[in-house]
Amino acid sequence: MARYTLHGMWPSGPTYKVGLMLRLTNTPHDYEHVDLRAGAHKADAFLAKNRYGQVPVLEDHEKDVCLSQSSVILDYLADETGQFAGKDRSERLSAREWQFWGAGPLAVGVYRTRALKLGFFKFPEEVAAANLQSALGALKELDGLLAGRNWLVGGGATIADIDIYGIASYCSQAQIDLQPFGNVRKWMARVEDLAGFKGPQECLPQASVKAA
Ligand SMILES: N[C@@H](CCC(=O)N[C@@H](CS)C(=O)NCC(=O)O)C(=O)O
Repeated sequence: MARYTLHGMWPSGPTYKVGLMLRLTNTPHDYEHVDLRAGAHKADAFLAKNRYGQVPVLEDHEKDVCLSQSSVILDYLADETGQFAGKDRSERLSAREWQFWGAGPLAVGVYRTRALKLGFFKFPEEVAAANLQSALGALKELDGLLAGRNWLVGGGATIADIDIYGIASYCSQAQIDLQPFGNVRKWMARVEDLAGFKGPQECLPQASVKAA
């Protein structure tokens, strides 16, 4: 058994963030597919791992740690792998600020608009419009804050970039045009150039897989 097990579902954006972090840090892990359609995430065995009944969940068998919430999992893996952690406490806290920011209008807007376009959810028209406005407003803010910067925090990639990329990368499935957001597009290309990078469609297996 590998040290880590990631429990998730391949179309899940939050699971993708963790899958991407594991790949970029070249961290061996087992992958457990959670069948959300069959309600596996609300079964007692899964609720014992995550009280919220959601994916992703990361288990660290070596340290007997079991975590939910994608941003917290990235934070944990930054410490355990020593990668994408920021160079000091101040950078780490800035990365955490970005992660909390990402969980707001960006995630709500992009993930919900994507869910609507892919037919996962239905929303009343005015709610769909508000979701799209959330996404566009957050992308505009992100674009402005990226002006003159290569990375969100400091001089290199951190968990902030992985986290926010794991949301922004679903804009294409959400049919949100990134053309007006040139700084966002250039920053996304930088993330895509990182060694080991895989996009949302190719990162996560569609079934459970043991580490090689
Ligand atoms: N804030 C959580 C969100 C996780 C989340 O929304 N997971 C979805 C799949 S993308 C889920 O498990 N949904 C099932 C449910 O909420 O019942 C994170 O970042 O990990």
